[in-house]
Amino acid sequence: MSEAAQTLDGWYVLHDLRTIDWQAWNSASPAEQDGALNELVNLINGWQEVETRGEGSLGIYSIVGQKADLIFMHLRETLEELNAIENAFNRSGFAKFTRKEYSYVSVVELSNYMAAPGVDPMQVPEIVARLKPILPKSKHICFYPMNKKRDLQDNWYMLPMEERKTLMRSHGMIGRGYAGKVKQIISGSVGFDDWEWGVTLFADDALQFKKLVYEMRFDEVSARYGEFGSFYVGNLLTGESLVKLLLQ
Ligand code: 76R
Repeated sequence: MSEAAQTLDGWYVLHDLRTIDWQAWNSASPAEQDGALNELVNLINGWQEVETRGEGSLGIYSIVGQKADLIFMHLRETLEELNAIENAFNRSGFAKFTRKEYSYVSVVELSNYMAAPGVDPMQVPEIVARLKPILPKSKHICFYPMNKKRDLQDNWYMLPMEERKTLMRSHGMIGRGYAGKVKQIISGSVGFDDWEWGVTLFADDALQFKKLVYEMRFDEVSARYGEFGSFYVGNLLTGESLVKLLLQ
């Protein structure tokens, strides 16, 4: 058996994707809309307070294209808290104007492929901060789930540790070329969801997503072993701009 990678695991993550039921929304009375928006804004304000206390984080983006309309990305210490968040949303007066489109459950993950030998990673403040990240309020998000292949010829999980380390080094070097342009959060979902990882990228220039993902396609880790789910790309929302989007 090949040596399993050791992971450091941080906050749990829920990507909650919703579609707006425009027909229901447009036929609601102004009073109904007002009530729903109040509840929505209260929920968002509550989630933002949790972020201010450093006990979780929130990203809200408007999805471009027809796969969904909104993505709420929540990070919390426990799965119970994530569950409470989705239940509170589902109970709210706003939820009846939305449909559940897709969700993804994972946990922020760092693996030990690039770890410095002899260093306790939990004593390195940058590493600890990366496990419980406050999401950047970048203008754009790109989210997709992925696997590493388990085919007879191309089985990531049967490669020796040393080989995987070499491959991951090359992957990491490409990533570093995008420092300051793209921030990535890798969250592990083996045992939690239908793919093995969630990849969430943030950037102010959306074109950098395309450039980074494309460059990685030529790198062996992605070229040979990567399998990808649906891609969701979106534009930053605040509570205020979300209300505007609904009322315009
Ligand atoms: O944690 C680290 O930053 C160290 C290096 C590193 C690891 C271990 C790293 C760097 N990644 C790691 C692990 Mn990554 N990453 C992806 C994708 O679209 C594709 O082809 C792949 C999707 C992107 C865009 C990306 C970006 N990475 C992983 C893992 C877990 C692998 C495992 O355990 O087998 C996956 C699935 C994955 C996928 N990666 C970086 C980036 C970027 C931008 C970096 C540089 C980060 C930096 O140094 O600041």
